[in-house]
Parts: sequence; structure tokens; C-alpha cells
Amino acid sequence: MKKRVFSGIQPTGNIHIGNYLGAIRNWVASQDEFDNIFCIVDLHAITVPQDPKMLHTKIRELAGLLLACGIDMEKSVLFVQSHVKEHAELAWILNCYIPMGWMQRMTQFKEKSAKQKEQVSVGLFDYPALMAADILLYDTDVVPVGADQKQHIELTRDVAERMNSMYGDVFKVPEPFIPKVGARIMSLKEPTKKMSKSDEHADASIHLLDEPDAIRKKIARATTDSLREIRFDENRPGVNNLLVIYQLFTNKSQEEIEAHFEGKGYADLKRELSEVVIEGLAPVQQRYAEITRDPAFIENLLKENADKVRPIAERTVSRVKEKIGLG
Ligand code: ATP
Ligand code: LTN
Repeated sequence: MKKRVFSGIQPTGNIHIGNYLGAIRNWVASQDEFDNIFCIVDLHAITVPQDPKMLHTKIRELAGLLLACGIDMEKSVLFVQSHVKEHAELAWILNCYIPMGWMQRMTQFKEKSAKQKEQVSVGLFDYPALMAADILLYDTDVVPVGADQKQHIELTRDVAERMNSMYGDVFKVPEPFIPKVGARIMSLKEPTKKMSKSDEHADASIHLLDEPDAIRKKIARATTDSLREIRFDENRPGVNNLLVIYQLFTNKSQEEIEAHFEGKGYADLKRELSEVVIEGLAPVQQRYAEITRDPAFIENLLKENADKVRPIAERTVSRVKEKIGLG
């Protein structure tokens, strides 16, 4: 029996190379090794205001992009969270077992609520309970994510363990998988902040569908520092971030990369990095154009895939209800 992987991604904004290098690429790489379920988390997306038409479109676009990145329907399931109603049902139950204090410690809520201009919803506060439900519904072993999600997975483990100790084996307790390199790709403009879909600065993120010229411009404008030497050094976040992106797109070692750039300047680094990123994204963009030629293909695929996982989710919810005495 293969171990089960589950991960999710929000259909908001534009997918960037942080999502790709920190998460999606690893999902693709380990598809053979695991039994994989990937979820487009639209219920998470509505924790902040969304335009209905746009949200609908973004869900399909994201599905197309994930397939273009290499998520393979022979090896993995890709579905939309709101197509399986058990996500919301289990989230409610988990809510009743998560102490307020645990939720109040979540740094993502603190950051996102501080940024929100509109009223902050209860859903945004409750986001981690829904994420825990996503993971626990499928008896997940491993959750591959970027570093920003570590705290949410710890909360998932905590609530699973809490209910297991109250009722006997209710849930499998999942482990996070966070890559050693690329777990936190930084904003090109403010390299002490993570690259983020919701960043207002147009040059902060490289999107998977960006044209070559846009990529060149954004990298050319990336914040560096006033030093000269091109070296991996976390104390120089701008240059370090560019080098990490270069490393992930070329699969070269840090030593090789430092030797390659010895005696060269930041303009060389930026020029070479641009070409490497453009080349790395070209096949994804090409496949995306092919896949989206037939919109019915994605629509059917999402429906069929939800039908595949729904029975697993239903079984888990029945088990939980029975254990806690519901119904
Ligand atoms: P936002 O910042 O607007 O909340 P996001 O960019 O974090 O959105 P998500 O859909 O929430 O996007 O994340 C999808 C996956 O990408 C998650 O596994 C997350 O950890 C990962 N991820 C997001 N940003 C980065 C980043 N800068 N570096 C590495 N991984 C990232
Ligand atoms: N919160 C995650 C998205 C997400 C997720 C999940 C990731 C929702 N449910 C379950 C892993 C497992 C984020 O990336 N911001």
C-alpha cells in the first residue's frame, strides 16, 4: 500500500513560482511514490471577498495549470473542495474540538487580518479548521506544502491527537513535508517577505503564465543589495532568493552556481536567471494552451475526480460521527 499524499491550493490570484517551487513541483515529482489527492480549495478562497465570476474562472484556470505543471490523472486525483460537501461537515465537527487559544496563535490569520481592509470574516479565523478537515478526511500520511503552512499542519495533528485520545482511533495523524530548498521563495521587491498571490506589488511575483518580457522586467527590477559578490547568504535576502530560484530551475549545486558566477555582476545573474526561468516555464505554458483549448475537458475531469474521492470522505465522516455519538 502506497502512502497517501494530500495537498491543497487556493484558486485566488495568479499562481507564482513560489507556489510552483515550494509545492506543486514536489507534488509532481513524488506522484509515483504515493497515492495522491490534490484539491483546489475554493471554500478557503471565500474566507476573503471574491468576485463570483472570477472565482469560477480561476478554479478552471488553476486546474489547467496544475495539469500543465505535470499533475497526471493516471497517478493523482485533482478535485474541487466544494464538490465534496464532507469538507464543510468535518470542519464544523473539528471546530468543536479546537480550543480558541490554538486558533488565536495562528500567524497567518494575524497577518491576513491585519492586511484586510474590509471586515475580517469568521471564516478567515476558522481557516485552519477547514484545512485540518481537508487533510483528515482522506487518512492522509504526508502533506507537502511550503514553510508558511507548517503551523496549520501542527494544529491538524493536535486536533487529530486530541480526538484520538478522547475516542480511540478516529484519525490518522499526518506529517508535513517541507522541502529543504524552495520552501519560502521571497518577494522580488521586498525579499524579507514571502512571494504571495495577494501581494499588491505587480513586480513582486513571477506568475506561471508570465510572458518572457514580463519575466525579464521583473527580474531586472528585483531588489538586491550594494555588495558585489554572488553568494548564497541568508543575510542577503535579495541575492539569496535569486540564487535559490536559479538553483531550483537548473538543479545545480550551490558550489557549482557560486563558481559559475564568480567574477560576474548582478546584471549577469539577472540576465541568466531570466533565461533559465523563461525556459523552465515554457513547457508549462505550452501545455496549458493545449489543455485549455477544450473547456469541457477540465469541467468533466473535475466532476469525475470528485466522484472518485467522495466515498473516502463519506466513510471518514460516518466513522467520526459514530465515534462521537452523532446521529
Ligand atoms: P496567499 O499568499 O495569497 O495566501 P499563497 O501564495 O500562499 O497565497 P496558496 O494557495 O495559499 O498561495 O498556497 C499554495 C501552496 O504554495 C502552499 O503549499 C504554500 O505553502 C505554497 N507557497 C505559497 N507561497 C510560497 C512561497 N513564497 N514559497 C514557497 N511556497 C509557497
Ligand atoms: N492553506 C493552504 C491551502 C490548503 C491546504 C489544505 C494545503 C488548504 N487545505 C490541505 C495542504 C493541505 C495554503 O496553501 N495557504
